[in-house]
Amino acid sequence: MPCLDTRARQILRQNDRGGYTVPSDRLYPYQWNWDSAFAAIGFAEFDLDRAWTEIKTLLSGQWDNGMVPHILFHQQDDGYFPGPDIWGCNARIPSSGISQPPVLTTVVRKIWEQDPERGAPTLERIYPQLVNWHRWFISWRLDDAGAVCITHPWEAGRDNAPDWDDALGEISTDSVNGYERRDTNVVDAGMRPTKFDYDRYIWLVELGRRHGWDQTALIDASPFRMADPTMTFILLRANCDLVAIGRALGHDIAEIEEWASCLEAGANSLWNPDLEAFDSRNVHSGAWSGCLSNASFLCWYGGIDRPRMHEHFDRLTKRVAYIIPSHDPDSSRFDRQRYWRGPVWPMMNTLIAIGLEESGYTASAEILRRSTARLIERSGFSEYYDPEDGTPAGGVNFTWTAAIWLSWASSRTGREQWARLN
Ligand code: 9WN
Repeated sequence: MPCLDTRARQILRQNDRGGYTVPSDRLYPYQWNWDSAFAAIGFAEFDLDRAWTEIKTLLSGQWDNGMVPHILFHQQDDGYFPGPDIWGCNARIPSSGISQPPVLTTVVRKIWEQDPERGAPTLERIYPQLVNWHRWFISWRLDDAGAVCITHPWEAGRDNAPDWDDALGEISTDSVNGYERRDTNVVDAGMRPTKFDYDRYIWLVELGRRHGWDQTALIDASPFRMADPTMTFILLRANCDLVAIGRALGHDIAEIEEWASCLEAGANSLWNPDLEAFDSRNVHSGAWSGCLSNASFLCWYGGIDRPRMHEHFDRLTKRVAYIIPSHDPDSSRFDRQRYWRGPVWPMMNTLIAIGLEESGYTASAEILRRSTARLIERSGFSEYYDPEDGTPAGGVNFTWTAAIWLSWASSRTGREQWARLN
């Protein structure tokens, strides 16, 4: 597919703002955390130095406590709300006050293995930063079972997933002042979170700002703390890659290995026996969300296998034209075009397929790759897609969709490169 390859490279170049890539020109005009990890994977297909630059720019925004923020506001842009003033973070680079799933560590390993000699000096330099970021998760985001929690829906990267509905419903937002959303100027409101959800996102940001983003204070003050399969499986996987990097560099990795066993227990604790799937859990109430989502299928990426998850996979394959929907189409909360409540997200598919491939489920991984490729061939480089008919939805000319096309969706070769990691 030479044309799509060319277009994908163009999108990465056009979304490049000099050292970092925006996810989509008007909709998201800043640097996002896990988006940059995917951007780096895309750049690595044709410009390895640029890939390393993306990674270094993201890590340049790391807080002193180890957190790598979910957004870095390198310059002011009124096209996005909430901007740096609303977050009110006192950081070297203006940023949000929460993090995002650490796909970056795994990407660092993949890119380094593409050309170990060339990457070695950067790897040495950033390794302690990655360790500090993981230590921050372990210090501030674990529940008693060892599952990784989110403190804001944006932290999981699955903003309006039905997983958070009950917990968000407990929040009263009377104190939130009027604000003007900008996302619905760019994207159809029916494809974005509702006002009900947005009020609660802003309420949680204001809570964090009032507490100076002090994690000790926020653990007590915040009503929202959800053990999340996205964060848990991705950190578990990232931790294995951190062990591999640390070992290759000759560092003492005992501490990181200890985190791994704790995270593995945490991941297994997310199995909801009633749903017979990996699920999210409200840390305050202990209640399950009752949601089979695309994050449930990240289990293999985290190195965990359950036969029942293959049955869900097969069911969804028969149920919708394009897999994997972000929420179960057999659930009453499924909404085929609204953001994380139904649409297919190609970069989630990439992670799920890598996990399947590495666990030896090559046929399922290939089904998923082909489904993703068909979507991109049919509907272009969109943010997400309707699983019933492949209609493109959300932002256009999307960085991570272009990146995963180049690195994985377009060919078996890409898939095999990822698989060589283990
Ligand atoms: C808030 C940039 C980000 C992704 C998230 C996705 C969406 C932001 C928003 O866009 O979230 O972080 O304003 O909707 O949900 O996963 O990183 O692409």
